[in-house]
Amino acid sequence: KRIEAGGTMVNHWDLFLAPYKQAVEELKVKLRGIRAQFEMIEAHSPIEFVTGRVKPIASILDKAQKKNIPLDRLEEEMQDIAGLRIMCQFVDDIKTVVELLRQRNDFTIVEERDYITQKKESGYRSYHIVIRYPVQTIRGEKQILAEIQIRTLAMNFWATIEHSLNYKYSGRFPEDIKARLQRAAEAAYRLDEEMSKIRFEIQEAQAAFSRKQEAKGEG
Ligand code: 0O2
Repeated sequence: KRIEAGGTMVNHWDLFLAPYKQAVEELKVKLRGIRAQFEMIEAHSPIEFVTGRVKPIASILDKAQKKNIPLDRLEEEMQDIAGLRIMCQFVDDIKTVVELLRQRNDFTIVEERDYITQKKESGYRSYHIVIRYPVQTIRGEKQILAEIQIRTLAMNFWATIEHSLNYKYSGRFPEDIKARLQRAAEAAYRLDEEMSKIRFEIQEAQAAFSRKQEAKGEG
């Protein structure tokens, strides 16, 4: 549907999603800035990398139908139209990132969901923070909701694979696939545990490697 905005006909979805797109772009820069600051002082960064996306229209419509959200209530009730993902090397880094996000004053935290101490039935683990983020527009400030998912590389690997299988099977996994995904979730959990135990050694090796690269002028 096209609607009138400032004398021009604009696609309704383009207009609705514009502040979400802006928020995702801004938040990617801001969150990547955290990593850059740790690198600057040559300290271990609790953030490995950051991704962001605006939920595709088809997924918004799907989720609205599944969760019975009327389309005129999307702004208030769909928390992940703007989505950011922060990947960490170690489980302990997640706590550090959460603390850093709690201290910021460029957004407010609306809700936190800890699927790490309390994993989902599927085996999914991740820490979710829902924020209210002010976007500056030519018509003044617009507050939008965004979801930040914080997870380790192992949690991300599992979630990415499970998500694509979920899409393939529309959530109705054959029993053998379901069992394998459960075992894979346990393996990812054990991998995180093992990495945490040798964290100190890994970090020392990484620091030595970047010192060497720097000396070679490749840093
Ligand atoms: P997409 O495609 O990732 O954008 P609900 O959707 O009811 O489970 P709710 O209330 O929306 O939950 O919030 P929740 O559970 O905090 O966050 C939902 C998002 O978390 C999902 O978004 C996924 O990104 C991720 N997620 C939650 N559970 C799982 C899971 O079992 N497996 C995987 N791979 N990801 C999960 P969407 O909307 O599903 O879509």
